[in-house]
Amino acid sequence: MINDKKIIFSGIQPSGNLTIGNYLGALKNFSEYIDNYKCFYCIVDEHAITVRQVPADLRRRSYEMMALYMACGLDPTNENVTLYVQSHVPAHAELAWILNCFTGFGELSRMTQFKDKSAKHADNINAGLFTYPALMAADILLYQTDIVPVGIDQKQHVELTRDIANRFNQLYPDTFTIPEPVMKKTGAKIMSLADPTKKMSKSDENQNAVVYILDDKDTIIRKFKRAVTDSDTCVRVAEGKDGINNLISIYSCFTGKTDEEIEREFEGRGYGDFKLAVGEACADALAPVQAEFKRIMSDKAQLEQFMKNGADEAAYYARKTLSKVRRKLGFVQI
Ligand code: AQP
Repeated sequence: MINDKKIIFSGIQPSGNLTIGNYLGALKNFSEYIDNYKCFYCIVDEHAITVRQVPADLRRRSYEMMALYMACGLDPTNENVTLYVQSHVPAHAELAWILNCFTGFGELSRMTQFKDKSAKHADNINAGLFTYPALMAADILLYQTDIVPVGIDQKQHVELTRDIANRFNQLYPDTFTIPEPVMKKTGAKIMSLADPTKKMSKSDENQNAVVYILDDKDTIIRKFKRAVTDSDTCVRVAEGKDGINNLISIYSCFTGKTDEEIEREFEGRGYGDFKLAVGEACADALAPVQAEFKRIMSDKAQLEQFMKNGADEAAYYARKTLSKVRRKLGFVQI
């Protein structure tokens, strides 16, 4: 607890421009917690380098993510909100090393993300990609986090974090709070528009597969028009209609309508009308975020100041947990 409030931690990698998957599965939900929780929202740049990054792009995207966090309603001057960049708080990397020593090879080998990413980057299956979950466990456990809002794809990593924390607590009682993952019913897994059996990912090379938060209205509508669907014409949720199911869940997230309401709205109308409506709903919902993003990006000095303040505050809490861990392990404190 911090100031009598439970603690939330979540992060997003600056490994590509943020997508509506990142938005609906994570970012959009972050602001719901700020009145009742102490929230740490991190730009996890150390995770991003498990895959090769172009330095200038990584730097630009880290600033942009900070601005997007703010544009999505996370006000860094609110005492319940701490926004910062992971590499600015060295305790993350320090605790990750320690937790590596409490994480099994077999456990890491079972992680779906490791299997997917090593298949995708066969030329660079590095140790960081393999031990990614130990760094993620460090991110979460450093703040004595109660709740971790994530999309479905990250649930397995939060479960491993719980196992690592329980194992550590058994050996060294009362060290870590055991965190819970929380996911929304809709939006927890937005699929690719080009291949709706695959998750929408910011690092996808096919630009038509992905809608970015900062895409303009015409681009958004064009991408939805091209979205892969099926040979049926009826807008309804059904097994085997992956493309339409995905579009219905995107439309539902942006409009708040239920599946039944959506099916009724598009009864007797073709996929063309529906795709246009999804594109418009998405573009309209993102327009205020984009305007706010532009305003925030125009004052880089201010943005950097917010980053620095966030890192100072995060480092304060992170150091407290790290010294406790070091003491319990038997490291000499001087
Ligand atoms: N398609 C998605 N639907 C719902 N939620 C999603 N998230 C990611 N994609 C979707 C959620 O966004 C948060 C941040 O994810 P991340 O950047 O830490 O890593 P990721 O899950 O690997 O996201 P990407 O977009 O797929 O990145 P790349 O392409 O770099 O691997 C998490 O809460 C995640 O669940």
